[in-house]
Order: sequence, then structure tokens, then C-alpha cells
Amino acid sequence: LKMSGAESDRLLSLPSKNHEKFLRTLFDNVLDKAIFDGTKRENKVLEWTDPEELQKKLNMDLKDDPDSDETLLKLANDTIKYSVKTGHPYFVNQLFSCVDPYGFAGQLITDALNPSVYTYEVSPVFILMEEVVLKEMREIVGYKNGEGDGIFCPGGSLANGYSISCARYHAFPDVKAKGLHSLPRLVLFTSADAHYSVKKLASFMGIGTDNVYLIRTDECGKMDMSHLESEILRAKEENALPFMVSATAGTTVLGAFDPLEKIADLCEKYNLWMHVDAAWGGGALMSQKYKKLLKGIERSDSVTWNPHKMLACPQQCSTFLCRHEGILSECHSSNAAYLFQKDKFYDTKYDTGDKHIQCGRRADVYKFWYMWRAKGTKGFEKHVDQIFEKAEYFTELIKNREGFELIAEPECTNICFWYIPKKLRNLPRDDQFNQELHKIAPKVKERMMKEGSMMITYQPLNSKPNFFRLVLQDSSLTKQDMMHFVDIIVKYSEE
Ligand code: ABU
Repeated sequence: LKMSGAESDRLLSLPSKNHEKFLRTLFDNVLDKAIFDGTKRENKVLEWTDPEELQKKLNMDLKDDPDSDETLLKLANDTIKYSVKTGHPYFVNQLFSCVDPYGFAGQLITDALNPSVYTYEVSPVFILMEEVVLKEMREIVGYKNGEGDGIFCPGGSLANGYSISCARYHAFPDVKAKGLHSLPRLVLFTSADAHYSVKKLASFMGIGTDNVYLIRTDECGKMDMSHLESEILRAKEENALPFMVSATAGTTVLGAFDPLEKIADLCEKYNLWMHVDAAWGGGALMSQKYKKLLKGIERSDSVTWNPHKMLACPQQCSTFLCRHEGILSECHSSNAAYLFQKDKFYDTKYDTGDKHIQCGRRADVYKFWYMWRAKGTKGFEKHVDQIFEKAEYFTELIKNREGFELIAEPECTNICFWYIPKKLRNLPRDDQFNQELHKIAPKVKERMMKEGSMMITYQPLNSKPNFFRLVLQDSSLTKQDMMHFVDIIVKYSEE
């Protein structure tokens, strides 16, 4: 078997001179194509391709024989070409976007080092850094002296799951050993507009979706307090055991902030764990001006806060913060002797991995810490203030433009609205009107994606027909960009 130097090096994992040439070429391409070209306004957000066609174009089949470096570089370029450029300013589709250069650099560094953050011996820097960053975040939340517990975990859904686990353990420490058989029927409360993960994780943990009592929301998407109290009383009358309320600070669709002070009062009155899913809205805590939206969060037992959302840290960067020191370890530790040996030569309190339900874990802290050092806390504050100001600007823009209607007055930087095309404007607001309006957003979205001009999401909510949700978390967006979004939506809706 004859192989070139580069091909025989392929069999080794240790980087060689041939790898160096390959990697340097690749890095340049990635920088040019994904980071710089991928974020230029004049370039497309995506290159839409039907799935069957994309399968053919990318040829994803795995092979017995190795590909050449040339082919691998082409595969990398094609991957970039056919992927959505989520850092493009016109990607306003999800609760994440942007390519922060320092966040990206941080991500590169951790990927190069390939750590797993469970023990000090394997991840000394990241283990210590996690505690520094989590303490600072707890201080910002308002927990006394930043005391308590916390973790970086893969996504807000799992962070919400950790809240259920800790709340249940707090009420019934025996659950760890004895399991669900030792418990009464537990009930938790969250709003009808809360993230679906609360129900999903309640099911995963054996609580059951029927035992997640959904609380009505008002027209802005905030939890209805009188309904919450009556549902707590209903659960008690049923001889079930209410144990937690999962409030939301920045709902996924409307961006509503639940009334946290009032929820804290009810949680104290009925002895319930108070969790705040601030995965999205938590970023507002960085701003002296907007942190009032989360007033009362300092009284919570736990918080989900995803820096990859409003703070524009690269995916994925999610945290679970808790006021109860040591509870994560008490609740989840399993003391695997092969990893968490107690007779190590250093202080094993730094082997924090056992408080997670994961074993292997990425160092998501680093990109956030690196960004934080690059911007300072003041930089994050400026970023948050700017995106809120831009959301206010966009809201005013559509209020003054014919055909646009807000779904609710936005509290956060996600703005939900309809565009009513001219042909529908004079029709009575009946079922027929709703059916016609329901078709507009998907039609506009299809055209946007096929032309690669922009990405904005849409959804129905309760009985409301499909509406657009514009999400702003890119502080480099300009007023011209806002006008451009409005113009595209009008153009595609009318044509
Ligand atoms: N974890 C919720 C994110 C979904 C969204 O971007 O809308």
C-alpha cells in the first residue's frame, strides 16, 4: 500500500508538519469564509438547498479509504457554504446570534486544548474559572455575597431540569436513595408561556407532565398571580404536594417577565422552591437600566441564565445558579472511585465534576470569561443597553408603518408582530381573515430562506395566527438594518 506523507500522517493523531500546513490553510479559510464573509451584510445568510440536493452536493457517505487533504479542504469549504451564517446581522431568527471575536477565540482555545471539566488534575484552569464566573453571576443575580452553588451545563433545558432536581431533593432528600416510591404526588407550576423544557424535564424526572400545572398568562405573556395561587390551593386540595414554581424572565416568544416579587411572596407563603428561567432575559441583569425587569430574582432559590443568548456568547454557554451552597453535590454526587479519588495529593474539593449529571463536559466557561475580560462588565452593560434601545427603535418603527401590528408591547428585545398585507386590511377580523393572515409569515419566510436575504422566525400562539418574532441580540445592528427588515417583510408580503 503506497501512501503520500500527508496520507500516512492521517493515521496518527499527533500533529505533524503535514498537519500544520493543512490546519493553517483550513484556519485561514474558516476565518475568511465563516467569520468575515459570513457576517457581511452584502452576502447571503444562507445558501438554501433542498435536503436531497444537499445530500448529493456534500456527499456525506463515509468511506473505507481516506480522502486527500485537498478533498478535506473542499469538504470544509462546502460545509461552511451550505451552513446558515448565524453570525450574519440579518439572522434574527433565534434567541442566539453573532460571532463575537473574543468568544470565538475562547472557543478555539478550548477546542485546541480539548479538556473535560470534571477534575482539577485534568482541567485546573477551567475548574477554578468556573467558580470565579459563577460567583460573579450569583452576585449579579443578587444572592448575598455571591454565595451558593452553580454549574455550566449543556443548554437552558438541562439547567431547568437541574432546578427540578434540586427543588425535589431540597423537599425530600430521601429521593436520592429511595427514588420516586418514597414521594407523594409532586406538583410544580409554570406559566403557559414558559419554555417547553419545564414539562419535558418534569416528564424525564418522573414527575409527569400532568403534574406541571400551567398557569394562565395575561396579554403580555406574564403569569397570572391569582390563577397561580388558586392552582396551588387546588393541588393541596387534591392531596398532592406543590413543591416549586418555575417563573420565566423573558419568555421564548413574547419576551415577557413574570412578576418575580409576587411569585417570591407566594413561594414564601406556601414554602415552594422558586426557580427563575432567565435563560433569555438574564442578560438584562448586566444593565443598571434594564435589570429592574428581573426585580425579585434575588429572592429565588435558583436561576437558569444562558450567556449564549442575550450576551451573545458563542453556543453553548448555559448556567444553573443556586442560592443553596453544596446542594448540587449532595443531590447528584455518586463518588466514582476511578475519577474522584479522595486520596489525591491535592485538595479534592476542586474536583467539582461530581455535582453534574454529566461526566465528560466541555469548558464552556472559557469563551464567556474571555469575552468578559475583553469587554469588561461595562462592555456587557453597553451591549445590553444598545440592544434594548434598538428593540425600542424597531418597535416605534413598526408602530408608525402601515400594516404592522404588535402582538404585545415588548418588554425584552424580542418583538412579535403581524404584517397585514393591503389585500387583507379592510376585511372583517373573523376566522377567514385569521386563516389568510396565518399564511403570510410562512410565505415570507420561505422566500427569505430561498433568497438567503434574512432569517426571522414565526409562530402561532394560543388562538393567534402566525406572527413574526424578531430577536435582537446583536449590538452592531443599525437603524438602517431595522428599516431593511421592515422593507423586506413588506415587499415579500405584498408580492
Ligand atoms: N432555548 C430556546 C431557544 C429557542 C429560540 O431560539 O427561539
